Amino acid sequence: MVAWKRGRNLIIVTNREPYVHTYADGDEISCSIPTGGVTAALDPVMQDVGGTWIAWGSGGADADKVDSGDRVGVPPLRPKYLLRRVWLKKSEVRNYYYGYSNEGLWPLAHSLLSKVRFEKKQWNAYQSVNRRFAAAAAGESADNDVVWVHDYHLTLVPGMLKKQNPSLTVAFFWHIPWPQFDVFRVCPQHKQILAGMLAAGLIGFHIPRYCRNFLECVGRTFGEEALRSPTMPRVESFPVSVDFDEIETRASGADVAAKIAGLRDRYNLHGRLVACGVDRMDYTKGVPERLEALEILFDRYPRFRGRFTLLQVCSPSRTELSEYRSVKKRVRELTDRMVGRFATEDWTPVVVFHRKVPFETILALYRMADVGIVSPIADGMNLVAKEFIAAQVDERGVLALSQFAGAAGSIENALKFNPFERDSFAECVRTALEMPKRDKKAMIRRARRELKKYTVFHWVREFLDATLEVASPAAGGANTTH
Ligand code: GDG
Repeated sequence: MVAWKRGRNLIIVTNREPYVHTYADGDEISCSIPTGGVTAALDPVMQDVGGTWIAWGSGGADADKVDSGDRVGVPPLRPKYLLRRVWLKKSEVRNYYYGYSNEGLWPLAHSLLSKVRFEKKQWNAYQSVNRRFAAAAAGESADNDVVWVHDYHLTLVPGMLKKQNPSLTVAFFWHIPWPQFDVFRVCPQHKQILAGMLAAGLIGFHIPRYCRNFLECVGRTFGEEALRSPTMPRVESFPVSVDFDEIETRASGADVAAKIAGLRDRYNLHGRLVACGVDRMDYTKGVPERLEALEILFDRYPRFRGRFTLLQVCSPSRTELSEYRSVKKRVRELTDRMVGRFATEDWTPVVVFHRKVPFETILALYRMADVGIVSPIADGMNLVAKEFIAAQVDERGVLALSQFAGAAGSIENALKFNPFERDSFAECVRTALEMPKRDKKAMIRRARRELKKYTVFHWVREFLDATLEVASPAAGGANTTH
């Protein structure tokens, strides 16, 4: 599946682990696979290539499943590669993960400066956790191995790792937007962050704009000549995607059809129009904006009252942070207001699920929806947009997509809108709801054809191919295996 040079190991480093062990009932240990397209895409690659995956052991039973080297073979039933767990203290989770990463870098990368907070003690924790990940990666790798580091939690790892073993090939992928320099320089440690990343041989972003912003930050921080230095890494865009076939197959399944019937019964949706939304409860995802737009729709076009319902999943995320609690509160207020204003005895304008739901339910929502609404105010890519397209096995739903999702650049066949302008957002949803059946069919069919050409496996393959191109020649030569 992935061309890989023999004689080198592949080591992946992420904050989140691909398998989590927890205590189920009493002493019983169960293993779960966290949701999220990226872990789901990297896992088959690791199963194919072998190697080691380094991640934070966040599960309650994780420590009881590892050997003396903190490693466990995964997948549990037929181990194919090693998961090396890194342990974090409670205070480190607070300061490195919730603090520096999610109160500092996350809102900064999404250019939401009013939410950005940096604290010295968080930076200290960030550095020491990055050091621990780097030490683990150095310990797990041999000369000339390839280490693929992911995301904003681990920007210092490439620099630390190359210092320990210069023969390693280090590649880095940044999953969220990269802001302009005027925004990025708000980070007090922006120089150190850039320097850490620049030690990689390859740096990937989702879209060319993030690459340009990153290069602008490098030029303005270290001088334009830094961009021409022989040590400057290759910087390139690799738009992440989804496992099209898997989603299509699962969405076609009988259990998804049964879920659809169940949802239509439960919320009295037979013969009614449905919109769906699936998001982590994050202020970047534009859920309050979505509810406000729909309120305008119901105000302006009373013909939709009693005829159209939004089913919205808001899965809990980073609930320790006050910004996340307040966006959830805002969503509840707006939902109550809409229900209070418009609901009738047998119909409600909106249902919000404030919990994590099984993926089968998400597929049911995608498949039953006349319109899928994806309205982030900023988003690196947004996998929900692509999952929605892949799940349209009946070719009937239309995607209404914010122009500020990275996905907007690669999905031509969607209705695009600006979520900051609520009334035109509302108009976009109206257009989607009233589009003739055959136009919708033609549009989603084209979107599906496009998406099928570039799946998450293309993404992995292109990134790893580019990584091997920047790698120094290794003992073991250019043999490839498929
Ligand atoms: C970051 C970037 C970029 C959501 N709720 C439930 C659930 N989900 C799944 C969705 C989808 C995933 O979570 C969310 O993916 P996104 O891409 O929308 O968003 P982030 O988590 O913010 O990811 C983003 C991504 O990295 C990859 O590079 O696209 O821009 O922000 O797969 O289906 N899954 C289940 N239950 C839920 O309640 N099972």
